[in-house]
Amino acid sequence: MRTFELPPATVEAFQRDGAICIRQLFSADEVGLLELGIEHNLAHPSERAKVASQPDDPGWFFEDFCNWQENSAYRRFIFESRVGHVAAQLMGSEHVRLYHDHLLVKEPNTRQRTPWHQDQPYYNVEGQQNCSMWMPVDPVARESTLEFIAGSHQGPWLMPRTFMDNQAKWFPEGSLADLPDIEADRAAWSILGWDLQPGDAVFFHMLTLHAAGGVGGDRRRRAFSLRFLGEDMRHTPRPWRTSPEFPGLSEQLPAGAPLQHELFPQIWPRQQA
Ligand SMILES: O=C(O)CCC(=O)C(=O)O
Repeated sequence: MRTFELPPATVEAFQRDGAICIRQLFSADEVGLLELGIEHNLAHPSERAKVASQPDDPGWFFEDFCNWQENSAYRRFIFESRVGHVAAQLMGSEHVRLYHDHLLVKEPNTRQRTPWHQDQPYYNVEGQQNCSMWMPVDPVARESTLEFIAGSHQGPWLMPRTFMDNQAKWFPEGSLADLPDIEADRAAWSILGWDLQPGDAVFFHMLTLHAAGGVGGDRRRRAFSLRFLGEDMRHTPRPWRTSPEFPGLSEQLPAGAPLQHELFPQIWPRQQA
């Protein structure tokens, strides 16, 4: 596993804003490896895969989750690149576990926006020491990139809803406040976003509000994301199907336990297999 010391200002920016961009963190070989992994994933989607765009969308928004065990390119990237060391520094955690991988592909002309949301309310984990990495293997223009509301990782938790039809399928209706209408008055918010080249990556907290636009007709937007758990993260079984779901986990790991389970391997410091 490769190492990469972050400047203190980058860690401070992550802790203050809940989102940062690191330019050219990954080599062309690593981007090429992920491209192979993504194409393999697209050709062999798991039963967890879903299409997150409407049937009449001129493009196609495809998502898949939790494929690292089947996908050797994903595994090599996760276990051999600098990503684990970077996540450890951002989370301020000595150890890093992988939570899951997430593929998000928008094909040319995808109209479907990714609506504003936080990730953690869809999950089965609680705690502060966490982060997600999102990196494209294609150039991404400012209008199609992932955007973040600076500071929103301080909370509160807001109502998770389905992306396409706004349904409350996780926390019961009324149990969490709804999101404000950020698009109605974008100037009122501190919105962060970076156009990205292959090799660049953004890192964000699981409570940071984020969203992304559709994509134009001239390019694909294939993005690969990894979610990481630090020391204070705890298992929080839910009475509903989390996204992603970890079937059978609540029978194996009690509520409040650290995520010490083969589904969530420690990636930093790297343990010998
Ligand atoms: O790729 C996108 O459009 C959305 C990404 C996202 O919401 C995430 O990675 O949590």
